[in-house]
Amino acid sequence: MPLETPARIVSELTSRGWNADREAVTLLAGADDPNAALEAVVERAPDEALKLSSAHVEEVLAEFEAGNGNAPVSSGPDTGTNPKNELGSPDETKGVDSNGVDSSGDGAVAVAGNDGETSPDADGSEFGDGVTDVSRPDESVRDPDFDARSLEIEGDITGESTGTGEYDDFVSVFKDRFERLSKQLRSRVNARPTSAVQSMPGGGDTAIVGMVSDIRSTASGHWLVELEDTSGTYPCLIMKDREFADTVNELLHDEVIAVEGTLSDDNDDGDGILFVDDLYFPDVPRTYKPSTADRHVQAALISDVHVGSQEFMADAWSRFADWLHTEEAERVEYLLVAGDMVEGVGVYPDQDDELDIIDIYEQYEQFSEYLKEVPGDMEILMIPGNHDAVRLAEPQPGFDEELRDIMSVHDARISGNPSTVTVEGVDILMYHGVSLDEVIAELPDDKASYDDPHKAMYQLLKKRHVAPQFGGKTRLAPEEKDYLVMDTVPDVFHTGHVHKLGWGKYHNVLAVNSGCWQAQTDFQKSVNIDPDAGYAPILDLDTLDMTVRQFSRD
Ligand code: D5M
Ligand code: FE
Ligand code: ZN
Repeated sequence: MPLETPARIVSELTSRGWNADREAVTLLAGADDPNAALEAVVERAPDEALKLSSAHVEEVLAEFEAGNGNAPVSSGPDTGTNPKNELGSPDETKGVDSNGVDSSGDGAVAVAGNDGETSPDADGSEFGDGVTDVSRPDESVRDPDFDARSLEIEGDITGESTGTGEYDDFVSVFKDRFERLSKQLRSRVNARPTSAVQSMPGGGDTAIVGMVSDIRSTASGHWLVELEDTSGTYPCLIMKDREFADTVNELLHDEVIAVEGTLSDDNDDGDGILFVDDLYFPDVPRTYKPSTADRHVQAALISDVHVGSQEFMADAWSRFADWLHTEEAERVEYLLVAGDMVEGVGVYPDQDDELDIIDIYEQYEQFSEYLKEVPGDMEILMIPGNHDAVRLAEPQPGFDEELRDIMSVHDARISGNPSTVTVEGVDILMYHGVSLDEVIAELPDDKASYDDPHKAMYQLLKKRHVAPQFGGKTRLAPEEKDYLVMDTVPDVFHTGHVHKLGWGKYHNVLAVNSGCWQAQTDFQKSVNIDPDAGYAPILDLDTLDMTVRQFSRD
């Protein structure tokens, strides 16, 4: 391979997935043996390097001159992989794990912007060709330890639905929500039922646990929050100058909170209020200690595949599936899909114009074909989303028999939305995420936004409910019990739906919103939604560290 010109060097480097400084290229071109120099530089470039610099080349050339440059140490990644394809590779190396992602922080591992970070190469290729050429299933390097695996599902509505849609069912689901969430709060406050509070003498202290039934600002700028329990309602006043007054901005209708305070002097007259001194959410304890797996094993957390849409990114998907067959992905033994497997039909107005496959069953057949590309030894779990062919109201049951048959590839497991899946001891709460739209619409930007979807997830963790507010975008199916309450704290919370990538830790719980495999639709363009498409967050189940890999070329 003659490598006499800089152009050749650039093309050789890009074909291996590397980007290089102009100076580095000039140095390589001027080397006595450019070919060997390039080999050595590529071999020795540090995992976390985003670009080959002149310093990398100089180091190698100096060794060549010293006469020991012909035996490059093989410490780098194999040529089938490309470390710079990973999101979040920080410029410096401090705390960088072997995957090139800073995992030393608080878990909000430096993904710092899902767009600019990965700086497309000159040729637009962000994923090295090495990755697309990897071995296919029959030559797979994978050799999993099946005995070490475990995957159990809890909180699955599938087959358990009792709701008839009657008014009584709504009463029971809200009653159940209130009972279970108030239990979480009662250990922290000495609450009385609102009916008992009503007959207390004025001026005394008390606490109330209730569901937020109304939030109003008063003429003087204070907040009046009405709390409802099973015995009635009671108005609670949050003064604007209290340090927690801002917390009112975080409140959603129908969530359950506790307040402590002092009753107004006129309480005996029957129209008293509670002056709030403290406000509590069910929340996750700050000291929560998540469980981890006993061995090094990983899960790919993805969602919103949207097969059937003209915007489905088939190439990115295939690169992802191919990568799963490589040595680097050997430990990725689980694939967890958080809904919107297909684009569906009739989900949004004018959706037909953007459909590639118009028949919903054909969409699932096609999805199933794509699923076949991933290694057959992987454990797969899928829950439905709002584009899937199951009832829209939450909790959504898992796919029916007909669809299960179509998607039976690799014996994928199917569960409802939401579900908690315990993978080798790690509790992962999977929820598609429709309520995130609502949380983002209702709360201030710094608490929840499309750019930081994980922060909206923090709010759900704090409220210990995946869809607190009823009646807006989130449809609730009335059931005997509320499947959407988080009775126990998950170790990992995995959602999708908003098509944005974001993750971080809230009180040690890892919240991950996993992006999508659908490029921007016309609708999304019209409302300025810029999706993060073609990324796969890879979770280390033994440490709960995350690495995000990009398979799209944008
Ligand atoms: O939704 C992907 C994201 O885009 C989610 O935040 C809702 C929003 N979205 C997409 N299409 C529409 C329409 N037509 N109306 C309102 N909101 C929309 P997904 O459900 O995965 O398509
Ligand atoms: Fe979606
Ligand atoms: Zn969705």
